[in-house]
Amino acid sequence: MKLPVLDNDTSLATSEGCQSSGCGSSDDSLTHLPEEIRNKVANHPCFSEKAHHYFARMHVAVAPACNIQCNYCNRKYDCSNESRPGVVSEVLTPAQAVKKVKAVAAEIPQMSVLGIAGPGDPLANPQKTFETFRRLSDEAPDIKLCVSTNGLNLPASVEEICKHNIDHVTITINCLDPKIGAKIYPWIYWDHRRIRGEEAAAILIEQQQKGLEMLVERGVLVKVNSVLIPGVNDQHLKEVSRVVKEKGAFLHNVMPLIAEAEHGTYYGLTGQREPTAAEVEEIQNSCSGDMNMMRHCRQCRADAVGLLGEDRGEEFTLDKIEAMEIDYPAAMEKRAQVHQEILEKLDADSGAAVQPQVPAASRPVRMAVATKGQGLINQHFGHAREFLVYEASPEGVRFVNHRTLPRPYCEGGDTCGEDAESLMAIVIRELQDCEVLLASRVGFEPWSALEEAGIQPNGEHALEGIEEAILAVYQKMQAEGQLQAKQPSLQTA
Ligand code: CLF
Ligand code: SF4
Repeated sequence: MKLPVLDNDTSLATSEGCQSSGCGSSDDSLTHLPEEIRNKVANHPCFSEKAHHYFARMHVAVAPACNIQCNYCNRKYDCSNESRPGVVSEVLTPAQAVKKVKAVAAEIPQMSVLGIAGPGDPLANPQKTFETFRRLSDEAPDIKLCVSTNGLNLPASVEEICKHNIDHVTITINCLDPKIGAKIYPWIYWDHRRIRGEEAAAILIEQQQKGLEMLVERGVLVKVNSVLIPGVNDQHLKEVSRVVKEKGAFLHNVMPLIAEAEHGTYYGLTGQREPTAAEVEEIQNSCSGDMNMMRHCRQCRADAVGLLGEDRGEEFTLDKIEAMEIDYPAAMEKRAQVHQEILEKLDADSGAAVQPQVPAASRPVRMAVATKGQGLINQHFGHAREFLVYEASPEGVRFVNHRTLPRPYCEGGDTCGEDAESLMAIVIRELQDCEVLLASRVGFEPWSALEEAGIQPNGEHALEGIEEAILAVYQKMQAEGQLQAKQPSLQTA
């Protein structure tokens, strides 16, 4: 669908997707929080790393217009503040969006959160965004509501946000300094005119900070997304983290810039480089002293459906949902039961010991995991589209990040085995800092290739909990004398 484009000084810009948002956290850092806040994040897959193994989110693409231009965005696609650039979502009316949400809620009872994250900026489309939220809070009150914005219209929207019980807001804040901002945002549309350069960046920054303060004052949980742009804001993000934490943001999500030339963005076309995985991790680590960091963001599309990392949107196209009969009261009952079971499991697991019995000087070890969710090692190596990477150390097991493949090693049928060598090379490059790969099964050929690359495949822990399995492997390595020498755990990807 072609949408109007913000190309003159008299109208709002529109896009088919926003590229400035994304979110998540390490749950170990949540235990100190008041119960009320813990309850708010316990079933939010982005605000809680643990929850993302069980609870799903969905987005509805009701907001095509945007009021700023980011250099990492091409308006033909979804807003890169929340989505992977290069993705186009089908724009829905509020009525279509509500029908879709109810259909997904009935079919995927573990879906707990509905977010509006594009394809443009939700708050640059206030009527469509708030009409969708209003109808959902009436018709599907068991679903958590979430919105992601570039922040320009945030102060003016805070009252409306609170009116609709939107508990979670994401603001993309890439900088606090207008000089840096002018390198990221060529213009904004503000007060009926287009403003450029540092003046534009200064207004945007002021609105973002004011919006953050207003939301925190009203008890709304705020996550801040920042796009890491090497040479532009990389050295500045620690300061961003410090300031937004000071103002009460709950979580900071540093996401890598995606700037491929074929997406047609300014950065893509001018050769701005993307950060490496190691650079993203380094910045996340340097910010984490100041606040909770999200490390499990998947830069979802503006119409994403399912667990983070999976996209079940094809099951819920407009023609399919039109044909569905939805008994929402029955769906709500089922959902309440499923959510309760998951929360009880999470609660029980939070008491489980994760401290390995190894000497304090043991070196850390990174392990990759193939999982389809539920916190289990339950995916065949060949079917994995991504691997979760964890680090075991004498302090315990911590989630590091995820590594994505262009496609699974084996999709079955005729394509299985196609490009096997080049895919294996990608797997080995992506997992070069890992010493072990845990999957429910690993085929003979990939097994040999992984072993040869120094990554030990392991299928002995199929259907076990991820952290327990990692702990068991780590302790076995210790028993076999493999953990003595300290060595650097992270290499440049
Ligand atoms: Fe969507 Fe964002 Fe709400 Fe999550 S996504 S609006 S907070 S429900 Fe989550 Fe997706 Fe990352 Fe966003 S993984 S891009 S952080
Ligand atoms: Fe694109 Fe930025 Fe607008 Fe999102 S906020 S749609 S990334 S210009």
